[in-house]
Amino acid sequence: MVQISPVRISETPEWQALAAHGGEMRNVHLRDLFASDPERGLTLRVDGADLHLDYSKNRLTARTIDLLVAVAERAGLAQRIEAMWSGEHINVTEDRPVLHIALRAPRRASITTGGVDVVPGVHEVLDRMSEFARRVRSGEWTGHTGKRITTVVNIGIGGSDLGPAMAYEALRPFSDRSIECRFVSNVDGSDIWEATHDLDPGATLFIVSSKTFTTLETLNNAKTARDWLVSGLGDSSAVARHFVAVSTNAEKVAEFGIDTSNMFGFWDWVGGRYSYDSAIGLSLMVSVGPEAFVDMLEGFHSVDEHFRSAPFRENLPVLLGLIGVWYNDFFGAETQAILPYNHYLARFPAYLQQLDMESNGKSVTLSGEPVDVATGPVVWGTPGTNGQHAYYQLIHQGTRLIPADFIGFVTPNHDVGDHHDLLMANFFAQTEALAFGRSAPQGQPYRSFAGNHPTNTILADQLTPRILGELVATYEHKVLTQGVIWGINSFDQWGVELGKELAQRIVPELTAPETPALAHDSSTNTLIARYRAGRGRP
Ligand code: G6Q
Repeated sequence: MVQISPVRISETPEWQALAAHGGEMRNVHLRDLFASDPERGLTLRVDGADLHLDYSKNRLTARTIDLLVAVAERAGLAQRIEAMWSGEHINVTEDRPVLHIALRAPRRASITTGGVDVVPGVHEVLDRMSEFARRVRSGEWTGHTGKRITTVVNIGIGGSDLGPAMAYEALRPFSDRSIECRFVSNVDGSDIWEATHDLDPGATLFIVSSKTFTTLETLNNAKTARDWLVSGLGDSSAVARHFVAVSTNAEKVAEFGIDTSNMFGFWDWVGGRYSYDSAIGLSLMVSVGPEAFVDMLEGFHSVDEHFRSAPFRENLPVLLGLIGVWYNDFFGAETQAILPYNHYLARFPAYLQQLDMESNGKSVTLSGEPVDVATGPVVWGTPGTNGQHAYYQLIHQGTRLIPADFIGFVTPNHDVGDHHDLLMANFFAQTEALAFGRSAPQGQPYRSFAGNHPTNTILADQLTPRILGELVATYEHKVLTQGVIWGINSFDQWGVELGKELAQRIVPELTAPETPALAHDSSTNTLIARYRAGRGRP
């Protein structure tokens, strides 16, 4: 058994050496770093699986990497990686193993927890998903009235929505365009209304995705969808052909009225935000087909292997994590921009926002003490060229330090005219301008670009299912790397639980026919009363 013995990282000589080095590096400009080492663009780069990372346009030297690696070693990163792979309960507050890496393990692999090999169960579900996806795609699975399914609506929220919604967009070039997927997450009735109002119920399949099957938003949307379907088809037995579930909770799925033979399971060792490569990706599999889904899993797995085996200095997710810690803790950076130069990755930053912020937005250590270092940054971004005409201004000329990851591809998904060369010219030009800046013409200080803005460049051949899997696994392991260094649990989400609990308490106060006795603070009481009055309630 590998033991988790978190160290208070700020008290270690390794961290203190890094802090001292941070002081020395604070005023060093990227121009000087490139001038003193013109070859740094050839050395500060690494390949992991099929991804290439150039990290030379960062405010660091080889010595910085040495010091960061020493911190990772001191924090016990290697031991934690092995503890994860050995099925130990590294999610200590929920007393669970963390095994999303098993979701993409090949059939021949063996990953055990509590003496049980979880890989056969993973492949059993994948096989059932593949068979189901094949039947929907071929038209063999029909709706209640015998029609082919032409729209799949995934109902889920958070980890049961963002992953499949992001990946569906990302892999549009690989999708069957005769089946559209829609994603409903918000409890705002407008979401389900917009998703269903123009659909033919006879040709619509709902996938209700909820790990717990107790989430208020999802269950309400699913109930509304069921009413819409039954009233559209005039027969409650239609539910069997139009609803399937993805969940760990068979009892609640049956209670809702979905036949559990149409339920696809997963396990409590998969966190919601780490789950879209499980059955939570069923809508994606219907869209792109089982073969492309498996290619994606192979991409995830190749980065898993790289992360587990490559020395930290040559380990792409580890390096991304360490560079993030460098700015977060020693340069006061509060945010991390994710800037994909690919139209299909429009939702990738929002996906990473949950992955990173829900995992590392923590202020208590694994030993239950308050943290004394800055933890997870604010993660944000949109596709790069659109950003250039919007918020890049602040990155170039504002007063904040905003480390940014630029993600681009050599081969376009659609080679239209000279669009791709133009896109990639912008991609390369921006990181160059951010690093080196430009001096202002005499008397025009507003045209001065100070430069020294750090960026990572991630370059891959083409956005394919495999490469998408590699990108997601890279960021999953980046997040783990940082969580281990900060000594926090990246796998719980008590902040989300709070929201679920509080809303339940206020619902009856909004809907009670008589004036309720409100015992909140004066602000909340007044707002609730005003809302009730507006809705015509006493
Ligand atoms: C993810 C979180 C959270 C979760 C949603 C939906 O890591 O736990 O975003 O995915 O709250 O939960 P259910 O899948 O249980 O409905």
